[in-house]
Amino acid sequence: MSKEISFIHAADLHLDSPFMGLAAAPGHIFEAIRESTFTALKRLVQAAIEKNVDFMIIAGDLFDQERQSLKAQIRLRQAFETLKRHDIQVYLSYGNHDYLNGGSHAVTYPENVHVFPGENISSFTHYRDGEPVAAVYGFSYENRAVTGNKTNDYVIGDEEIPFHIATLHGSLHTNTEHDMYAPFQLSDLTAKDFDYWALGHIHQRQMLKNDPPIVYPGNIQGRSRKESGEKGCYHVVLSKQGGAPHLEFVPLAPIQFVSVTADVSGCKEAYQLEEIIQQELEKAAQRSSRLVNLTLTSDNPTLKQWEQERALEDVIDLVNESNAKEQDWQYIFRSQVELYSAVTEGEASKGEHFIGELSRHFDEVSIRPFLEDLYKQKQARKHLRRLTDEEEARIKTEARQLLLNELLSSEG
Ligand SMILES: [Mn+2]
Repeated sequence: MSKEISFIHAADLHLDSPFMGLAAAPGHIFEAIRESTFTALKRLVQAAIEKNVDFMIIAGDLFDQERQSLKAQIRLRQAFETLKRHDIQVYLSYGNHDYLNGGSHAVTYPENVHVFPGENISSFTHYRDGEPVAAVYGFSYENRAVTGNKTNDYVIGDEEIPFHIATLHGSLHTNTEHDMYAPFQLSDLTAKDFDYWALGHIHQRQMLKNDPPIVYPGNIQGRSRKESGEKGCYHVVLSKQGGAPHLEFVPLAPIQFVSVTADVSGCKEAYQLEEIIQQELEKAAQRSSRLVNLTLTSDNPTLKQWEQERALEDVIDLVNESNAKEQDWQYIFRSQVELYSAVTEGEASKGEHFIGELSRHFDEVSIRPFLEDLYKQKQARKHLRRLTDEEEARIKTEARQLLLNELLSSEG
């Protein structure tokens, strides 16, 4: 009987993600961005070969869109063929982004690839030297959404097989940030006797439990500033000799989304911004290319002015130019400025004086009535959405900071 198995657990490849909104980047950078999901796929295959695994699990969302690009399908087939040459099997399910009845799956995959055929839970037996060593369970999305809890249908089959691994593309029931697909409670999973739960759908890597491991590996390449930091897969070794499961995170993403904040209060002139931004970028630099979401903070309202006069844009262009290297480039793709005042908002609203009054007013009054005329205007209405609470709060915060800064600087 086999005492150990080794496999790669990946999910959410989102191949050929379009990276909308980044087309303004210089040619070679945009090229690298468009290619990034494929580069990550290549590294995924390399990792499986280097670790000499028994098999690979891909827990849904291989493609980014239900209409899959031919490029994505062909690259994936090539990846699978490489794995086949190394005798590595692949067990995969389709998720809410690449459900079976959506796009075409015209490209046929080599016979080392085993696709869960439908929404009923089924299993594949994995053999090593003719011996069954693991059973892998799962289902594929037939349509865009699976809204029911599927966990009751996971039942361990042949108990003679040493390892039982469940794959599930769905969300923990308490998760409100994501679409509720195939929701489950942690207790649903721990009540079963599976040796490993290979989850997919949530792009943020997380271990819901260590033993048995219940794991989201996250996606293999971030697609926006909301998917920041290192991205990759897990190499897993399970043992029947009493050892704890061994999990190693393997980074795969060639490009990382990061957020960088620079305090530029000390800048008297706009040109001085360049050096400070550059310093902050270098502080956080790593050996990977990075897409930077930059926040500039200052107690000096002139920063807002530099932003309006586009001086800030010029500075960012300069910084971007000097960091647009061939390797390990950094590119600021988004920026915002935040003013803070010498007097905190808390202090200001407590005061009895005019500033206190003004500050309290901000807490009590909505800006929406002031916008009504705008929304009533026929032309404007076509193009405007209603503000969300979050947007209103942000506009108010900015306005409050601006006013406080103006008032306090003229007071002194
Ligand atoms: Mn996904």
